[in-house]
Amino acid sequence: MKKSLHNLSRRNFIDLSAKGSIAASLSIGAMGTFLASCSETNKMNIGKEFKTGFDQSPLSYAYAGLHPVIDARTMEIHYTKHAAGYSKNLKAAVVSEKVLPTASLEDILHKIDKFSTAMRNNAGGHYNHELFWKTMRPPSEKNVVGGSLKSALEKNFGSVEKFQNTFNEAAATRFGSGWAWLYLDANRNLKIGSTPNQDNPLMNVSAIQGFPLMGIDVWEHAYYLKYQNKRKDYIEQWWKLVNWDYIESRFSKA
Ligand code: MN3
Repeated sequence: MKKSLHNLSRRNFIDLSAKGSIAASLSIGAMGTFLASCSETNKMNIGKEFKTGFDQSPLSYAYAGLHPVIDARTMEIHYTKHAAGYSKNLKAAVVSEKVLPTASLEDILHKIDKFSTAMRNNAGGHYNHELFWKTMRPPSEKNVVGGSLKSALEKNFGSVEKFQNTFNEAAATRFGSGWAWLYLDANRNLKIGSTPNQDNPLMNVSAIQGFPLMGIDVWEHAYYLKYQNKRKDYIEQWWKLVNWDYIESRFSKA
């Protein structure tokens, strides 16, 4: 726990939810309890169907399927080079760090402070991309949020538009490489935040903790061929791809 607290104090804590920053208002002691409860909740909340294996899952669409928002070349390089590398290096780290073959990726992420930097980067990188592919689908008029998740977003953020603006801001202002997230915290509140590199809210070293519902990759490799330095344009266009049915299933079943 000491390590997590140290980590928290060093990092920019980004929490842009309507309820504001819980962390800022808690004492260090309370924060320890908060993080411990998050970790416990993470373990309990991940249903079997959302477990992520160590291998890459096949994409449910063609590399060109996300056109014109994400071009085929970007998707192909992203899936077959970047993401494939995380899976390969994760499996190597699992062997060299003597992780039991029965261990789950989520359990590794929950205890990531016990492992090497290589494990942190590749376990995170693999988990994040597997989620990223599933939270997208070809652009369509069906790609609008509905149901219980829509109501929850409206309740939490005021409106879907306000939620999107806050999420866009988290993604646009993540300095360097990283991810922006919509996640459920320990109390099942919807939160928005971002993480550097390949960190994610499942990691016990992360400044934001909870169960990720969706994340956007804002590493330059995710958008540079088409958008170059215009990360904001990529983020705004990305909403056309969001597979809300899948995100709602994570929200309602997690
Ligand atoms: Mn990527």
